[in-house]
Amino acid sequence: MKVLYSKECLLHDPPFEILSGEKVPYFEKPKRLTIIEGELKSNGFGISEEVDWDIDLRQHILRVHSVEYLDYLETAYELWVREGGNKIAVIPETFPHVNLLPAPPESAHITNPFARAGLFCFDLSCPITKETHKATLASLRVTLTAAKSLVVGAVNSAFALCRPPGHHAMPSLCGGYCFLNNVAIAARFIQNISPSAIERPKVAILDIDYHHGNGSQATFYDDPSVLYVSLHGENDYPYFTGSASEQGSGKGKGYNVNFPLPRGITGDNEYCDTLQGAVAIVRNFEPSFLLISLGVDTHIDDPISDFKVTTSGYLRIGGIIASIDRPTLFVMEGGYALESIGKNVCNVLQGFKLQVEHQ
Ligand code: OKP
Ligand code: ZN
Repeated sequence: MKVLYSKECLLHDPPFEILSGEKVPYFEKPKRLTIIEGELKSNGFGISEEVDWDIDLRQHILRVHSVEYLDYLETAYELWVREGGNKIAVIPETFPHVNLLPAPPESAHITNPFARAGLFCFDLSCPITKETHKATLASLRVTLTAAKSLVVGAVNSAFALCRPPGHHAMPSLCGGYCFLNNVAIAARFIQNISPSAIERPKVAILDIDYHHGNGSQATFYDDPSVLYVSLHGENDYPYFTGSASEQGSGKGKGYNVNFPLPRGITGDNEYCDTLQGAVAIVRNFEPSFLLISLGVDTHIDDPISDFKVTTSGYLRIGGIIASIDRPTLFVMEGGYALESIGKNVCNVLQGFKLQVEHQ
């Protein structure tokens, strides 16, 4: 298991977010990563900070995100401050709701930085600070470096220890602490750098974060070459996506699978039973590569989520994932219980390793 990490991921550090109408300290903190790093180190995992500077991020980002959105991420902070916005961060105040407009906005014509803050974002959890984009690019570079080592066959499994996370990020929207969709970009990256002998290798994304990965789902909704399977809290954030009836469209019909699970009562047994079913679907797809959106916000102590998975439950979860038996890239997503986040992530990877050695 190769673990990739970059200190630049710590640069994104907004002081607050608005949660349930309250101004609270930002949950998606840099400390999440340093705690996990420490726990992995004390459990014998080697951690590499050798990111691959040869990867041209822009080219790979643009396979998933629009050029207008990438331009927004690059310039938002500077233009916002220039127009008198608060120096701490860009935070939207108005959204172009579908019912507010006679027609969808032409993003290119909207130049007011305050308007753009709402145009390219769907909630209040993505403040853009001066350093946000630098950290976002580092997070993606960590992910793609790890993906590359899988594709070239240097390793059979890797973990991208990175933040900000990605699975909520849409082609032209940030939201849910996410700016660039690391896993989605990695899927396209893998398909494009794989040796041409295998035409467009099939990639499966298994999303075990507590929240539904609306951005990953949207990116591949009509694409049968990328299977998206998610287990998540039913009717919880991001609220408008994640039902079992969302199964893909056109050629992608059947290649999007959602498992919403009940809030408040889903513990180790219920979770692992459903995960076994999800894994059967992934195996049946026969992907060349497996990407795991690894969130540990399913933990019983998570402050913003509502499942009851225990720290030892993550050992089982890692073992079940290993039974898919494909080259596997874990990419860090959520998890906000700081006291247990290190052990929880470590247990997924150790449960995975133990099962791999066993089979
Ligand atoms: C990001 B990831 C709802 C709070 C919503 C944003 C949560 C983003 C989660 N109670 N705030 O999927 O862990
Ligand atoms: Zn989450």
